[in-house]
Amino acid sequence: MYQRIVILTGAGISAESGVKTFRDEDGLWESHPIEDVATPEGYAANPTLVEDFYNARWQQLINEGISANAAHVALATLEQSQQVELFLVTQNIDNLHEKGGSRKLLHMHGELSKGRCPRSQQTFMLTEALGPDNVCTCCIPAQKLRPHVVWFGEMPIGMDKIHQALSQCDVFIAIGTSGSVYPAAGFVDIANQVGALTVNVNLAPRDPHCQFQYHWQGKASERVPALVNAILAGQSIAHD
Ligand code: BV8
Repeated sequence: MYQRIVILTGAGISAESGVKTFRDEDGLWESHPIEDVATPEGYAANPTLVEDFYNARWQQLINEGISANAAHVALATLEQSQQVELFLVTQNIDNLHEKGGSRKLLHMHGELSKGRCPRSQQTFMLTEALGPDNVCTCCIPAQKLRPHVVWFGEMPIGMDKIHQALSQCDVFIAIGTSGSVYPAAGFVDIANQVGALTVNVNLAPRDPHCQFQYHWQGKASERVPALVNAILAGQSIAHD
């Protein structure tokens, strides 16, 4: 029934795993204005504050045994079925898609588990917290690693690959994202323009300004397995 599917995920797919979202109540931005912790200017002004913000999120990921939920696992099942050509892109910087079994995945906003050399742009798996002593091995003198995270005002990763996948897809599905941040929030417009079926999976009811053709309301851990089962069974998902 469907051949080429692009799926975009946001913080909502990780919420039931215990990872805070950004804009729900008690979300990540609650105690930190975006501009202070998720912009190059904020990092330049107060690197320690920004390092603490990302170190805390990284520590939560590796210490609190945060695990993938049924939504992550369902997407990995869809990938492994090889019944469809799946392009999975996430705005999330956690590693829960990988923990759920996904192997082909694009982190368009970077990854918490990595640091990046500000000079060479080479990335390094983090084995200790970001800080003055956590430096690259690619430069002399060694450079302090920055979070491998795309901040506001920075170009997301893999945009050419994402645009190519969107321009050829017959289905675009967004899961657990508020559609507040561009360019990710504009992907649905591209999908609609190329005639793809567009479905939004979200805990919140349909937003009247929403550009998606269909809205599957509910928890990702319940709706995503149902969606994947329907796709694998060759059933239509063109309904609310
Ligand atoms: C760029 C990494 C250009 C950091 C992030 C005015 C108009 C248009 C655009 C702009 C503008 N002013 C500025 C811009 C550009 C800006 C932008 O969009 N700003 C917004 C605020 C207006 N964008 C950028 O700067 C981007 N770069 O434009 O570059 C450029 C061009 C050339 C050369 C150089 C540069 C870069 C943006 C990336 C920022 N980094 N993350 C970090 O993680 O700390 S953004 C961050 O917030 C996330 O990564 C994510 O992308 C974004 C949105 O978060 P969501 O994932 O959607 O999460 P949210 O909490 O918002 O929503 C959760 C949803 O889940 C809710 O809907 C909820 O109902 C639902 N939910 C909750 N629980 C569940 C659930 N659903 C299902 N089940 C559940 N259980």
